[in-house]
Amino acid sequence: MNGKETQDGGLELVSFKLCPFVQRSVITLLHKKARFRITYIDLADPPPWFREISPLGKVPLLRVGDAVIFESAVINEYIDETHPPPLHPADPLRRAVNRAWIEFGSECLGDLYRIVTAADETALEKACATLRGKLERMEGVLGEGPFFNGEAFSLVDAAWAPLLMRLELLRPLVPVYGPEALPRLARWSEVLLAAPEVRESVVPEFETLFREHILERGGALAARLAAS
Ligand SMILES: N[C@@H](CCC(=O)N[C@@H](CS)C(=O)NCC(=O)O)C(=O)O
Repeated sequence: MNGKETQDGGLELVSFKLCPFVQRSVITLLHKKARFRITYIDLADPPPWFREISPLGKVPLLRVGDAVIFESAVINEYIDETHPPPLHPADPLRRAVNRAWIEFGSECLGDLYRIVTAADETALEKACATLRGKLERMEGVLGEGPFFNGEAFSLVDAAWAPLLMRLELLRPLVPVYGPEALPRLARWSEVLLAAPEVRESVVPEFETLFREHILERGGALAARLAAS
């Protein structure tokens, strides 16, 4: 093992400070207490080396030696498999169900993007209604908690925490769901947002950057933020 591997475990996560998909992997790495290095890039002006190694031009990337892994769900499974004990259930059916809800969470992040970028109030309300419908679905499959699978933290929890964090930040501007209507989701959100690996998974200036990002989009949400 060389000196670099000793310090960072041979893992480099290529990141963008606001990316919820990156955050999923940071949560998993922190939960596992894995050694890793994080490299931030500006997605608006990515460095040439990033263009060379990122097949889709997207973050996160996980560099493991000379190999490059992309797609947050794939990265998280690699981290999970190489840092026991596993966060995925042992039962193949339950594991597949977990993967399905991780994928569903990615679709919800797409809805969140449409909320942030909605050009006008009509588009904003439509995007909120679409996401609310999906969150109602999730409410229907959540159990007593505290986590998605019950007592044990899982990759589903890591995948959903970034969305739930952003929905809480947006609540004063756009209350996508009410805790009274979706109490299990609200409780899950509370548990996840209090977890150390979730709290520490974003940079200290995250809230400021998130607000700046909304304002830069110049859409209906930016107008609500400016007026608040
Ligand atoms: N399916 C991908 C989505 C990753 C993604 O969309 N990342 C965004 C930042 S949050 C990105 O890199 N966008 C750059 C682009 O699309 O050009 C994953 O789960 O990793």
